[in-house]
Amino acid sequence: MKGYFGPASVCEDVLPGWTFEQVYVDGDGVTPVNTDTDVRICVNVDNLKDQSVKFLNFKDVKVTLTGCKYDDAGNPVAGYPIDFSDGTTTRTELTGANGCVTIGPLPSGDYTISENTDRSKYLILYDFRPLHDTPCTFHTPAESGGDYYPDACNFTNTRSRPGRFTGGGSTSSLDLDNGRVRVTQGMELHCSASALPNNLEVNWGPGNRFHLGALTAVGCFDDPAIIPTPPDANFDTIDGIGVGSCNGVNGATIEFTLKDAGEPGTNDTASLKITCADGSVLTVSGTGSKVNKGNLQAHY
Ligand SMILES: [Ca+2]
Ligand SMILES: [Ca+2]
Repeated sequence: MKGYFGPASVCEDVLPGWTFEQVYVDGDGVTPVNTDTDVRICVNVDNLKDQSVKFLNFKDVKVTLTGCKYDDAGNPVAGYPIDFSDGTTTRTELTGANGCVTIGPLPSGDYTISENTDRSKYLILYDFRPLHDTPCTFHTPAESGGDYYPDACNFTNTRSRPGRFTGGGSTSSLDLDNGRVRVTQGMELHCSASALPNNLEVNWGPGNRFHLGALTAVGCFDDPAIIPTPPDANFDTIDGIGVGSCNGVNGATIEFTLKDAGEPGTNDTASLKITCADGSVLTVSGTGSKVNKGNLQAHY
């Protein structure tokens, strides 16, 4: 349109099969002024001089994305959650028997493929560390009519190591938070929920007792920041979740992270969160999780 007739909005409707890429005013890329950019793209011009508005769209671009998960031995991991994001919405899909999951065809766009890290939702995440492997990003090339199959995004993490944790040592219990919380004699937790026995009893005042029924998910890993002396095992950290009872009433849950920093146990830590069926919660974290008496020990 030619003519100096004052400020105006210039819009295009996005047609089926086309995706919007960029709008230019006088050759400069600008941000659309409207928000419903999946149906139309609008910019404002002042029209006090000759101005040009150009819309760049791609037609019939198809993108197929793949994310894969492997353990540290290179074996594929099935049932692992992979997140595919277009910057606005994230779609989580589980890997298949070959360790991979593929989605598409998708329209052109900017995509990120990453590991899901929601351990409250995916118990399998307890088996692997460290999470947050580097995500992959993919941007559709600037041309129409292409089918794009970017390389699979691979995530490889260490699988939980076999072994167990014990507590107590030469003393009869572990004291945490200056004795407010006591883990009584006989603590033994395996690095696999199916490896037995798993015993944990936690006492706190006045007269409260948590008894572990079973582990739901658990994993044992090396924390590079901890260098125990002597190095008893090829891991120093166990974390997991389990179910049990508070004062004999079932329906309690526990989350824990225990760290063995060698001997004596004064640098060991035991973070706990116990939620009883009546809603009461015991939390031991931060400086309170330092072992005041006793010794956590990793064994393999
Ligand atoms: Ca370590
Ligand atoms: Ca220790």
